[in-house]
Amino acid sequence: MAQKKKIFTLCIVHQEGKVLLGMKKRGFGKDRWNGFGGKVQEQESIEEAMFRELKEEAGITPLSFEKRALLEFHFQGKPEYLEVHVFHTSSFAGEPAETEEMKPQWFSQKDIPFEDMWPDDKHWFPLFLQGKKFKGVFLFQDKNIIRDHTLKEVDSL
Ligand code: 6U4
Repeated sequence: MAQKKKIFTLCIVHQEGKVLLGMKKRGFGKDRWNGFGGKVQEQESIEEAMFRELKEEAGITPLSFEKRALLEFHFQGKPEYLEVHVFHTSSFAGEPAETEEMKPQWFSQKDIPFEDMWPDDKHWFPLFLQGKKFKGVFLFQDKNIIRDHTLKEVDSL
């Protein structure tokens, strides 16, 4: 089966031992805490999409950022997979505010609500919070169950 990918961004704000997550109010990942991001549109770069989504979903603009990970999410029996570019930012302009799509909240990095997040997050957040760069591939049976995964640190992305 030919594999077709959809490209997404995901930006996690990490500052002074705290992480800003959003409760997704609609669409893919509804009712889960997640970083901010979405589909990269045809006419924009991945970084442009990252800025746009952070503004749309949380009302903030990063002042600096770093790409930390490239993750693939495959779903059994589905020809399409997600390629998610994961960014870290520790400084931003604006005040996080609830939007139509997301309700933002700060969490201590020792208290991340993994039970109410995508199940892959507990695997890669520790690497992310340690400042590592990494690549991962996750195969989902359904949105709650991971059948298989690989995760490896890389020097650059
Ligand atoms: P619409 O609803 O058309 O505006 P769009 O905002 O473009 O969609 P959205 O919000 O559905 O896209 O994007 C999904 C977000 O969820 C992206 O930031 C990527 C992220 N994501 C998808 N699968 C994930 C997973 N398994 N683990 C994770 N984040 C995931 O941590």
